[in-house]
Amino acid sequence: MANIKPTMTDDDVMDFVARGYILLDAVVDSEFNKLCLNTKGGPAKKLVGSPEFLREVLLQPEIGGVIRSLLGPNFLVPNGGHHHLIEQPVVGMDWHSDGISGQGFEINELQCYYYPQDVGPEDGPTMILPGSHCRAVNRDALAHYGNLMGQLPLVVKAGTVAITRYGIWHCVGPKLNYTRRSMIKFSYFRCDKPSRDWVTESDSIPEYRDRPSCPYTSGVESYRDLRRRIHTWNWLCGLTQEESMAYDRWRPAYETETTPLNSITF
Ligand SMILES: O=C(O)CCC(=O)C(=O)O
Ligand SMILES: [Fe+2]
Repeated sequence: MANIKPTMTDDDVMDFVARGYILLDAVVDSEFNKLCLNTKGGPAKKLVGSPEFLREVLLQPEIGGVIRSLLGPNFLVPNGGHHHLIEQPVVGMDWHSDGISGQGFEINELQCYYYPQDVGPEDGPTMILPGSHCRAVNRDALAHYGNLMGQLPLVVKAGTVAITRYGIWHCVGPKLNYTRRSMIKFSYFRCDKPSRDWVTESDSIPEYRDRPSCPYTSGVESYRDLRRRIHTWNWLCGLTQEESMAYDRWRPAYETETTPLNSITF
């Protein structure tokens, strides 16, 4: 089995839990980026499934290190992906999420966007909304949203990879030119139960340290985000739902302690 070393610390993981993405700047070799640019748009099984792509991108140490940190030692490596190629000017794309966002707080899939060329502000950058990955939303409504406070255009250098929590809100921003813009998308999946086996300094699990709330959240949504972050963190650290509830400072254990029905006799 390929031995991929984790690279993230507790703080890195806490950041990812809150933001729902991590950007690795220009981590793919420039010669390999050039090679990927010749691929035609659409399904990219041949390219993503090739041994070269495995070595240069999928298990490249910085990319693999993040995936290994978040998904454990034996994650599922993609054999295929999709090449989102845009050659014409476009107004953009509606905001959407690819997955079933707003449900659960587990991290079982990481979706990656790889850019084999520089993407400038006028090249139709992917836009993401940091922190949106857990928010339940009606997709029909979402598709009508325009510019959102806190949105982040992925204006990037060639070889950059964004690793996102599946479900993050995203779209394509306006493209004002005829330059080819490539984004190759692929996903990794979890096999192992989570167990806080990234880079740690001690065995004791720290409590989740609050991250700033998103600029677009009101008090009540910030509260919900924070509660979800705490549960995601606890889950990633291998705590059971019961243990996580016991840690939850907003719902004291005396309110949530329970007994399974099948252990009760009366
Ligand atoms: O090409 C991009 O930047 C994003 C495309 C996308 O989100 C999609 O096709 O689902
Ligand atoms: Fe999408």
